[in-house]
Amino acid sequence: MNKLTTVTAALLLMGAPAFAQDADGDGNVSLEELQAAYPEVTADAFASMDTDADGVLSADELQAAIDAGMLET
Ligand SMILES: [Ca+2]
Ligand SMILES: [Ca+2]
Repeated sequence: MNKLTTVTAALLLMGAPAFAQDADGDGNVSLEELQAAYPEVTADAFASMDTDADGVLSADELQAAIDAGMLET
């Protein structure tokens, strides 16, 4: 196992959040969490990113919003 693999494994074992916007590390980004990173995001914009309408953004939904240019990165 090389050093980079060791570091990556350590991060996974620590349960690091999958993405920075997920402040509480539950694997989804709520409107509040998204607004902490992107204060300009409105509830309407959030709803349009939440494609399965479960009230939170999954990593895939967040990435899709970024890819669509809906969030400045
Ligand atoms: Ca969260
Ligand atoms: Ca969702």
